Amino acid sequence: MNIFKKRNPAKFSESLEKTRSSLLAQLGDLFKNSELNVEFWEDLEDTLISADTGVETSEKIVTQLKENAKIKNISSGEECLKELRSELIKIFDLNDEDPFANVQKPAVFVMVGVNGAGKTTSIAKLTHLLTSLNQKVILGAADTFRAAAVDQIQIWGERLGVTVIAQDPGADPGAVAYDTINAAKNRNMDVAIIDTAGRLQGKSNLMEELTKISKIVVRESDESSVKIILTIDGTTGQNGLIQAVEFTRFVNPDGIFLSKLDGTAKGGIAIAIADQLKIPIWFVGTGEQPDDIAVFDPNLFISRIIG
Ligand SMILES: Nc1nc2c(ncn2[C@@H]2O[C@H](COP(=O)(O)OP(=O)(O)OP(=O)(O)O)[C@@H](O)[C@H]2O)c(=O)[nH]1
Ligand SMILES: [Mg+2]
Repeated sequence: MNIFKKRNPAKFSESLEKTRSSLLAQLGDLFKNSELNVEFWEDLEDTLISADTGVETSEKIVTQLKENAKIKNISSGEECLKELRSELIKIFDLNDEDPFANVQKPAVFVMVGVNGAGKTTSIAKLTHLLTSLNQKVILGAADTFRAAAVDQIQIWGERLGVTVIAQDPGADPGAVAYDTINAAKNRNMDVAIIDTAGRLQGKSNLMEELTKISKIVVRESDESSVKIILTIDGTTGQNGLIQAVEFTRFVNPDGIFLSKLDGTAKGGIAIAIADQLKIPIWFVGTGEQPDDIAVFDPNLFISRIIG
């Protein structure tokens, strides 16, 4: 599957503009100050934390940089910046190979995440991306929990010209997932994308329901073709990360859709996600329209935010 073909680097760069202007300015000033003293390291850690890189990840990066500086006898800010770049590349090393290269038809994507994270909108974006690559897509309205959710995805389906498999609100989401996959098989679809209800941590019954949905999906398809995609709202900072960890207790997300990157100046959250969750970020949301999607590109990310 060629889903990673349309990378949209321009949109990706644009969505990082807020992060870039705040973080780059601070880092630029910091690294110009060539003396790598106690104050420098503290300022660096604070700057990373203020961009939502998270305390643990920021500490880890700074500790590693200090060590590198000692071993390599680095004394200038400029050289240290190079080290920062290579540490970040290491953190994003998860993104190496194309996870869609070997999927069998129909591929099944299950979108999960907390309330309002951007799941349904991100499904519309993935649909747009896939159909523009001539892939045949079918959607499953397995958010049967929120009253208006079925309508919402059906409206997207109409707008994007794809079929939506749905039952009445309140129906068993597992049954909708089952129907969607079987419709995908019968109609020779390339991809089935299944929407699920937003869940908050602490609602263990809903979380367990998600485990059930994912079991049905795996049972009905070739396991290597199932991709569980966790949507994380990029504007929710460390909170979003804590919620994501909760999800990993019930399902094993294969990749992340980092939504609303356009709405935050704290894009360091991407670094925290990669480091803490060890799940690759596949896509980012760059706005509210179906074409506001880009493939996450670690090298571009790093060069945009640290210069
Ligand atoms: N700016 C911006 N807004 C986004 C993005 N993705 C989603 N949104 C907005 O976020 C809001 C919530 O999006 P939904 O797709 O309904 O979120 P959801 O996770 O499906 O929500 P529930 O089904 O209620 O759990 C909507 O107003 C979207 O337009 C993005 O990448 N950028
Ligand atoms: Mg939704």
